[in-house]
Amino acid sequence: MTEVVTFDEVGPVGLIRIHNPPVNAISHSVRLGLVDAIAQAERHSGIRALLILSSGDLFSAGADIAEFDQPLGEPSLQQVEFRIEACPIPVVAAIQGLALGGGLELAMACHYRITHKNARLGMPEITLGIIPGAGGTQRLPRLIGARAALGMILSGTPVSALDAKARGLVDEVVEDDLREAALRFSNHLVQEKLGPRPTCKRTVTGDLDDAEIGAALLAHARALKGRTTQNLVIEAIKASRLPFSQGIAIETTLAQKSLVSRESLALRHVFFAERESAKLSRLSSADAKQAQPPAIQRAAVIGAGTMGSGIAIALADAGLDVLIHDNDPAALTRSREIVQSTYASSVKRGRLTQNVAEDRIHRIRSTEARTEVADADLVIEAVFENMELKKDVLSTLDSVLPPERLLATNTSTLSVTELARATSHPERVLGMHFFVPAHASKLLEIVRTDHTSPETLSTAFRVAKLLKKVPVVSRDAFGFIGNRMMLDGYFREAEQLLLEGATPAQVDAALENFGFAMGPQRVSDLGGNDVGTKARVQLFKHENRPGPYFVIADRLTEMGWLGQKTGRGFYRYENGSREAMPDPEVISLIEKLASERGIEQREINDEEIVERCILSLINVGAMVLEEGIAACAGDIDVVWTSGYGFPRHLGGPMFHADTLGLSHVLQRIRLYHKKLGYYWRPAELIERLAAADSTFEEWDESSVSR
Ligand code: 3H9
Repeated sequence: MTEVVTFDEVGPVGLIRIHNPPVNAISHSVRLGLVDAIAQAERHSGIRALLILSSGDLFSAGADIAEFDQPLGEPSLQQVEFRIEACPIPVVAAIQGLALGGGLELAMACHYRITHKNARLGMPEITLGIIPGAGGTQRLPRLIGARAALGMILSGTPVSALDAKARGLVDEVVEDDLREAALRFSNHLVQEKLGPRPTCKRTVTGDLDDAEIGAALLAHARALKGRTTQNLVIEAIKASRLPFSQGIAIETTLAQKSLVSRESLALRHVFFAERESAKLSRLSSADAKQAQPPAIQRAAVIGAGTMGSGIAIALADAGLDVLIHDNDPAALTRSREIVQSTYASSVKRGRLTQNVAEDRIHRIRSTEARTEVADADLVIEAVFENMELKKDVLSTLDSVLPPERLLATNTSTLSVTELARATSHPERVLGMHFFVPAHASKLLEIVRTDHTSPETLSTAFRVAKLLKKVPVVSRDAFGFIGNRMMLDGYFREAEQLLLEGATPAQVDAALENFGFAMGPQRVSDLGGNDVGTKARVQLFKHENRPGPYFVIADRLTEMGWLGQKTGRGFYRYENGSREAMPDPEVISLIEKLASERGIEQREINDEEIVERCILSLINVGAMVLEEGIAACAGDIDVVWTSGYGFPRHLGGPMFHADTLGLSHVLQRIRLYHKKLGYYWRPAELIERLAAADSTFEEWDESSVSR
């Protein structure tokens, strides 16, 4: 038997334990171990029930995703499940922590299920672009009904143990020691002579008509936009009405189809890229060895604006005590209102209980005295994007904080190297670029300078983990990773298309159809056109850009057409409404700006809009890579899928470039370079990779040895 699965006898109960850290993935060795353990149990006539449980915090995160690209090693998970289901003695699964995907499928093939009260059970396969392929689409409907099964698989979100019990997915929920309770449960089966209860023998309850399917798709429309896996899920669940063996055969074919789909390759790429970006050791092994991050219990935020308040909420959500400092008492009052209303809305939406919300509100204190922050384990400066103001704040903080404490500056545009010069300890300074809303957004761009120490970087990673954010490290440079690509690539090209004759509504619709959550002009109106204009003024202090460069957005700012907040921007908005209505005056303004620059306007089709915006994003992304601003292409994909709304199912811009083929990408970039000039000069990295018939993925793999 393999060591990842052990077998013990506890009276008449055979105890099979999975031990495959960190997440008890059901790898090939686990499958072999399970089959061996069952065979061993069957050889013992004294064993009258089997109990399957796991070591560690969770039952199982499912099939081993890292094995998906390899040939399947037998026994398959499905074969293991058939073996369990056909056992002549009852088999019980004892679930703690999480039972996800193949983990839950394994448990559903057991005859009984007992869970700890804190456990959660789910089918997240759809988030990886695959369908549950080890009986999930056939056994789940037999346990909870076809409609509930469809909802659970389409949502991908785990349900609580109590919810699972109410739905009929588990038999018992316990609050105390799970192993002891599961042994009692198994002994009870033996005493009462309660035998096997194969799920496959049950019939599916509830109908699944078109109206119900439509309602389920609508409920998850946002997450499933542009996706196709849901169609395979529906087909598989419909097949659960057939005899089990036929349904399983259909599921297997559909699962195989999903596994080799582009969608699945892209989503699995992002899954692993997010985990890679969170590994400090990848950046430098020396960093990881030296770094001994101190405990973080108290945090301070300087600046009580929208961003500062959002960061304070994120810190309180992570269980830290937070002090917000601002010189302006009115700003502190406004910040308290933001905190109160954010938590009130979480309670209203059922995300938090009133008690938890109150506890978090009480964790956030405010002060007008800057020196009070001296006790904080971590300080994040979040005052306005102004170099002199930020330098002044950092310099004072530097004098009151012990030298080993991290000093983070929340900036999206300013040179962190320059800011750190205001301190006598530049090694403890780094940038933490939060995204709006800071408490809910997933991405944290961490900006390191040449002086940032390994300890400082390590603490920042720890903070990201505490805040449950995906960290991506950027070198300190114009716009870091995300904004550089947005400004020099994506948004700039979108404006260029407007000057050439496309309308804001057309550009936005084309990119939203491509899969972006929101088109560039609607994003500008939401964030405020003035915000972009001010950011570019700051950026231009370090590096300039030839025009036309955001002439439309800057003109709108000059006119006070700042977007949603003023009711006019690229669009018109009525009485505080968020509905963007085309504005003929903006079209005339764009025509005027184009003619002043000698740009002849023409009809532009949606294909050209998407191609130019995406290729320019890819091209600048390659420059960001070759300049060493991003450590790898995967990091860029994480930044764009988790911070800028790039469709996750396309894997991020660099993965998408590989999908298009770099020779094709280069050929199109060269064509646009001839027509449109400077901003389309091809990145050398693309030229090199295309010449070698290589990909960004291969470049990332080889970067381990660079
Ligand atoms: C499935 O089951 C298919 C079946 O229906 C059909 C089969 C035929 N496999 O996220 P973390 C690794 S599909 C392999 O940082 P956390 C992860 O890469 C599966 N590896 O920790 C990382 O490795 P490393 C359906 C996995 O505490 C380490 O574990 N299941 C798997 O923040 C720690 O992960 C899912 O979609 C896996 N299944 O979160 C669940 N899972 O240290 C996917 C994790 O080398 N997993 N790893 O970078 C998760 O959602 C989270 O990892 C989990 C833990 C919530 C479990």
